Amino acid sequence: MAILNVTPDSFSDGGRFIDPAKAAERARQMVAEGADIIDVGAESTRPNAQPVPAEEELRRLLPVLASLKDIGVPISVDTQKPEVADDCLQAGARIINDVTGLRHPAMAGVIARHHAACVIMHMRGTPLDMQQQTAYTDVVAEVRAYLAQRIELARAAGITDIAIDPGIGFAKEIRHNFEILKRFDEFTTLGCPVVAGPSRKRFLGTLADMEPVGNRLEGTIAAVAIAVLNGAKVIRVHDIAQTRRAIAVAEAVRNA
Ligand code: HH2
Repeated sequence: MAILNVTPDSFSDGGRFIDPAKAAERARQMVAEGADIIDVGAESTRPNAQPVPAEEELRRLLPVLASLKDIGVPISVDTQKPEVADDCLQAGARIINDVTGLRHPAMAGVIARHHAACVIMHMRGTPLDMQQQTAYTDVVAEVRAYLAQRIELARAAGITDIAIDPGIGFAKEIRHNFEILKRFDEFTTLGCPVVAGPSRKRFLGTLADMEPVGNRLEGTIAAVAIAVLNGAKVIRVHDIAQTRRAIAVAEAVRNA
């Protein structure tokens, strides 16, 4: 799952693809490098990111979706707003990637009505306050229980194509992210494909020489390999060709 942020403020690629033509070109390049899904986002969710109104999100997303109609892989939209999801699914998107895990009461119904797929991610609070909500007794068990309950909600609304994501970097202490990677297989027993999104994230920056964000490719790849070995089925990243090669090795080991 290739990340395409059409935002001015995303933590690693903000401002690079805000022009729809540049965004479409980047999407095509990522497909050529082996991306199976393009995940387009128009609202940054990095810690302390400011919320974006629905009209502005749509103003950023719809021209990109229009120019990706023939791209040949499913388009996912990273949004937590049902009105944005509705218009984007109408415009050809097939997946809604909701970092709030279908928190808005209308979201599941919109996805079901379009017969679309969803990614349910775990977080607490909002990007403005999530890093003050990081107390867990057992992070993996608590995130897993939350995801189990959200899968039930999605199914009850009529969504059949569901993936789950423990939300690396969202309302987590640094050490929680490492524990999630180590125990990633525990999420796979929920019966849905599990997504891992470690790409270039801050938890890597605490280790050897991985500050600034441009120094995190190798660390991302190590995290991806561990996630795949531990059962991750979808990997959300910025760097496609390099990640593809790493996934191939991790999959070969997993299947050996
Ligand atoms: N991470 C980010 C955004 N959306 N969705 C899922 N399912 N899983 C993730 O881990 C995830 C996500 C944050 O990363 P990014 O899109 O690179 O940055 P920003 O939120 O600043 O645009």
